[in-house]
Amino acid sequence: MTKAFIFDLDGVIVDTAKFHYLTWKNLADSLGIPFSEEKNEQLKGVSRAKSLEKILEWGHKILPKAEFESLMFKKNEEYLSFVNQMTEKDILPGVMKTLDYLRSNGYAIALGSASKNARLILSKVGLEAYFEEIIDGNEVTKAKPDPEVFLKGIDALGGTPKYAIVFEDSLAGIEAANTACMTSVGIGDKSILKEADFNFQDFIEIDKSVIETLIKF
Ligand code: B16
Ligand code: MG
Repeated sequence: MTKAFIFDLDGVIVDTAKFHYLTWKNLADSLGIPFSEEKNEQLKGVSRAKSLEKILEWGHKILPKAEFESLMFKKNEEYLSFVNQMTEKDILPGVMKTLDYLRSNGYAIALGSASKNARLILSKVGLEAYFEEIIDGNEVTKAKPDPEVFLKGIDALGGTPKYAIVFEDSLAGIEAANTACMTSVGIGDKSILKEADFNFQDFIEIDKSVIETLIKF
């Protein structure tokens, strides 16, 4: 059976992870809750609502539902002000080369992201056409590390989990891919993503021979 590829979005295809960090930090600061890059690592790949729950938990705060919703809305508005300025220049190095290689060799490609803004981001950077299937935060009920997003992705492509290769930048996403019995490829800091089957700093490192290795794994 032919292998299929599932890409995470934030932190893998585009560097929106830095916008999430900035906007969560602003929100945490406004609530007087200490926030750090280390804490931010635990929010990567996690849904918007779950991220806010975690921040409030760290600050030992409980908010009424209406205030919770209003903070999520505010955070997203600020995040979108960055997203709306994105162009194809925001695609991370090496990503285009990999997508072009996979597409020209006939491999199925899906997106598996926790973000409810995934389609907007893909259209901003002009990549929508590369993905046969897009599974995002609007289509899942269980956030990563639950494997739902990737299982839905491979199902939509008509494949099976053991033939799926997942590119992820988050701890939660690597756990989700491993739980789904897919090949997990960590993009970023190897010391953080140590549970991944393979690790690369970025897509510049992923050349044709690496892709062939992943396919044979
Ligand atoms: P949104 P990914 C995730 O996207 C981000 O890593 C995470 O930081 C964010 O909270 C989540 O999407 C929800 O994003 O607020 O845009 O719905 O990495 O799974 O592509
Ligand atoms: Mg990510």
